[in-house]
Amino acid sequence: MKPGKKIITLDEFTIEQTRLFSKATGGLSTLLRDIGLASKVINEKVNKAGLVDIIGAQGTENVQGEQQMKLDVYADDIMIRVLKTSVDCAGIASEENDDFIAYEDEYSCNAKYVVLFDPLDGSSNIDVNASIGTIFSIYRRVSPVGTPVVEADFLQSGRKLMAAGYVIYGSSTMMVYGTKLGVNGFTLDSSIGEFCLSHKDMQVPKDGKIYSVNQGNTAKYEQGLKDYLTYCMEDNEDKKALTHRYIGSMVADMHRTLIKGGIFFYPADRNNATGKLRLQYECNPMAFLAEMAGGKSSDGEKSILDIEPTELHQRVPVFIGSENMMDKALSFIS
Ligand code: AHM
Ligand code: MG
Repeated sequence: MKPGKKIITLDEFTIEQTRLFSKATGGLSTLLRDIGLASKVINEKVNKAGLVDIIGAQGTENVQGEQQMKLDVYADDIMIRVLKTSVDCAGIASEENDDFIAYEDEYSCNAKYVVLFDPLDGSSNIDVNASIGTIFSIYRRVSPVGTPVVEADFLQSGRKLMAAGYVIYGSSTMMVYGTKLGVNGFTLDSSIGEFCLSHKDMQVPKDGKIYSVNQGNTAKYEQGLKDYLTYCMEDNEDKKALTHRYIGSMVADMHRTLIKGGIFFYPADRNNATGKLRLQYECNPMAFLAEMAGGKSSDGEKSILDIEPTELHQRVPVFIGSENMMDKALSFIS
């Protein structure tokens, strides 16, 4: 930050944005503050993962039949507890829980918003110290205020998102969140314990040089996708061979894609007709951020944001990234 430049905290920024809307009650900024608080607690634990004996499979399986790491469970618990005490959250749904949770106290029943989250995405990277993150989405509930939330509150398409974002626990800890007003990034200054505006009005570059996919799955892809990968790897009349980068942690791969441009995809393959990543916890929030920052998203046919969810843990094929790279990829696969 340049000397003399005013530090803008996450709180100050969201309150300022609220003022732009005469009807806004400030509920969204309260929720972002609460998510920020939960993520600071998670961040502390993530930073200590190598020091304390907390990493490793806990032995339980989540709804998708995957092993949960202890830190996932911890992060899930923190998010659930912090949002339960938030006056603006009526209920949550988490990638780690089979069903949504309705907070049934009087304050929560009167709240307008529900929050969906993946408490610690990319958790297989914990024990190798690679970046991981918390992904979140905020919707306005469709059930009547004053009653407990219902499943339909959580099965809304990405187009209906009020806000979405992620916190990346990386070489520095950052929160990136977007609304229809745009996407902004805040870096955690641990000396003051505040997320400070560091990446104002983020825009996905129209073009990029990086493709990001688990290329080890190529043999299982359909022919159009194989052809696209060949296109990526070769010099052509319009470009040099692209660079391949894949961390295997969606938050980290998407963070790079948002900043540097590129394309991230997790397609369907022979064994997984709907791909691997979850619509409501991973694909929608990331697609929303990319689209609000000028990028594109698709499931191969339409924008991720136009998919009407039918179940909480639904998986979809996903392509997200720079506009021109997306157009090129879709020309191979559609
Ligand atoms: P998780 O929610 O169990 O952590 O799995 C999601 C992660 C994403 O972060 C990442 O993009 C993907 O799984 C990597 O999968 P793969 O190892 O099959 O490439
Ligand atoms: Mg995940």
